Amino acid sequence: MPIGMFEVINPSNEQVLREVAAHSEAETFEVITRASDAFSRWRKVAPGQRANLLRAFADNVGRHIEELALLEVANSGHTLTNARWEAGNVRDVLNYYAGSVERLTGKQIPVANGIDITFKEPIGVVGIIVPWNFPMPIASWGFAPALAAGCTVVLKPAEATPLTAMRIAELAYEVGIPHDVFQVITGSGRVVGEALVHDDRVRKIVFTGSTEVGIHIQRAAAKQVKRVTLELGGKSANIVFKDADLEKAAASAPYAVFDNAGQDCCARSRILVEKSAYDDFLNLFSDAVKKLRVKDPLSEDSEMGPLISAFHRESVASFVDESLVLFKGSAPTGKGFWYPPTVLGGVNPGHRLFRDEVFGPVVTVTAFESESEAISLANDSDYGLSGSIWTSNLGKAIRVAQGIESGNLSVNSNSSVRYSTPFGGYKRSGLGRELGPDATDSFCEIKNVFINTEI
Ligand code: TAP
Repeated sequence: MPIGMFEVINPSNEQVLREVAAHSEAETFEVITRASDAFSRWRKVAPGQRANLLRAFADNVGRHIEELALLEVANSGHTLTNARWEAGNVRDVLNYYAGSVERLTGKQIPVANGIDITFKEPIGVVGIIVPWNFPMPIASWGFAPALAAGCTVVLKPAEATPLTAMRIAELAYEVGIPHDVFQVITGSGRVVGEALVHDDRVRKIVFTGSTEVGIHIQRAAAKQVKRVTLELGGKSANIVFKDADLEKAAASAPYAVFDNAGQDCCARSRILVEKSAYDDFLNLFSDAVKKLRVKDPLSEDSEMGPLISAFHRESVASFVDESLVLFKGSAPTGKGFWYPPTVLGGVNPGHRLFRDEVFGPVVTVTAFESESEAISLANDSDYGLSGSIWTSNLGKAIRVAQGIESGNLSVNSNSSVRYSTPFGGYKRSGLGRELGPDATDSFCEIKNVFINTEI
């Protein structure tokens, strides 16, 4: 029996959408038992058949993009445009990893007195713990390659945003993915999440969320030498050199940090601008921020919705020192957890605004004098997830990209995520990589077998 129910709230208007079960430790144990039992069957499903099941799952998600998007708008306050992209990303990620099932090849390695071959074997039950900021894509970056590798999955969505994960599981069952192969269990991190982390039968945890909880999970997992992939916080830099196309850099900078109301681990929340271009950039950036359409996320033209909760809005507001505010954008008043895009200047690198992840629509703008100062300011962070470099000098772009300690950089662009390229962080931004051609490998053990041919 669930230990209770929790309310799922629409952050745009504070209305209760639905009540969802808060599952217990004992129920989590049962779910893991079913996943363990199913593992021996799922890993033996012929590769072509497993691939076809994942393709059918992808197609079914594709047929429900609008439904999933509307669910996410209601549950997470994401704009309709973003939510459609997110549901489409789940479809694409499933399709991409469906293609890896029949390519999970080992090696034949030359050795003396025999032959040596390696096998890639699925590691077992995988627990995927998802945050509230991108419920659909982040879940699929774990479950698609895990299922492709032959692992079974127990997925725990965040308490605040469980609805799309629950619906996606139904879409999987409709096309024949067995229930016990892919289970979604709702409940809190302290109960369901902890139970997944501490159960020996769960052989890997894929966690996305705060660095604090990530460290806690890594420590607990170490006791069982359980595998972990961690996608944690970020405090990424958007570096604008004076030789950049300033208009393009400034016009796109709001989307690099205010997309998803800044609740994005890749948010470029520190803009670093070469001193001689600082004033021009700021004027252009100010115009762009004021034009940002912060409104009902259900509107087709909305560009930014609310924050996830009242509690989170308080946390975001606690960072903002009004004396440092350069300018703000607009936000609706009344019901909903709205917060305006906020731009601050004169922020010292020692200030928590420069160092800590705000996870809201708040950005600092800082001037730098030289290429080396830009690199050292960008690296002056415990995090290293993403970042942008705006310049028309290709050599400089490459030098700076090589100098920055970060897993995902873009030049003259702010995009961080493509399902076909690896994603993950340096330093306290995480451990391991998701997405890209090798993600399925991280759900496999390598087994080496030597066969003596001299006997
Ligand atoms: P977390 O507390 O880290 O939650 C992320 C997920 O972990 C949720 O599903 C949560 O469950 C679960 N969880 C919490 N405690 C756990 C535990 N002891 N064992 C196992 N699982 C546990 O993040 P949050 O509260 O959502 O956000 C707090 C801050 O984290 C944000 O302000 C932001 O800085 C950062 N954050 C970063 C990211 C990314 S993508 N890097 C994403 C979200 C948040 P419940 O929430 O259901 O209890």
